[in-house]
Amino acid sequence: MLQGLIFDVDGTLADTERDGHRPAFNAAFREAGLDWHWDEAFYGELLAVTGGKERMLHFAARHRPDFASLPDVAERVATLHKAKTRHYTQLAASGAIPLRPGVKQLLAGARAAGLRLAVATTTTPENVSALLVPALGPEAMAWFEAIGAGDVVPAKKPAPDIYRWVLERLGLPASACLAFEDSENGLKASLGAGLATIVTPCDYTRDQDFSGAAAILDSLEGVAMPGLSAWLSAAPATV
Ligand code: XBP
Ligand code: MG
Repeated sequence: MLQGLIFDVDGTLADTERDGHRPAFNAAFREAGLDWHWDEAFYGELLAVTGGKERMLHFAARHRPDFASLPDVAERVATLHKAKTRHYTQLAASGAIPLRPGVKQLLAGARAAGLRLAVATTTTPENVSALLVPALGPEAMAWFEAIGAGDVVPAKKPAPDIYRWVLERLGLPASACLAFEDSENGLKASLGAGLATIVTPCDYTRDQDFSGAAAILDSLEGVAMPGLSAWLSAAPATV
């Protein structure tokens, strides 16, 4: 029986990457006096690497080897990431990044139906509240019993760790939950944790491989409670 819904954040609850995270990275680079600038298309390629710190290290290793070979490169990237997160949270907290269609209604309907809600995301924890509070109100964070975010697990998506971390905190089996994702990396993570998954691709992920998804939808608009359980029965064989 369906008991819990577990939501990815970036790309799923809101389309945050192109006009949210990307300009935040570029603002941090400018502030640090770096000649790094990630344009829309290039950022789409970099999204293959989840995690902002990992993404910057991946970029430096391939395009700024002098920076990548600095003895304190990890500290420098951590400092850049703190600046980037400051820029992103300011942007998100201003309400500049709306939720995707149908998300607010689905969350409200799930709560009214007594389903338990959680978040499983690669992004930094403060980015979650900065995005959700302006959109859902000051109580928004209390709607989610577990918020698995960022470095709380050693291996980020496509590893299943973050979803396993959330299931453990919910105390629910994967067979009683549905996951919501937007990307191939995210789907691999949720399937790896044995979760039936609904995918709502966004512009950056539209052409990715969503094999194994219980459903691939344009958006969550019109996705109502009673129908969700039908997708649970499409769950993958538990791993
Ligand atoms: C998307 C990510 C994150 C964001 C940037 O996470 O991979 O790294 O792009 O956020 P998800 P940070 O789709 O799992 O929500 O810079 O805080 O990592
Ligand atoms: Mg995502």
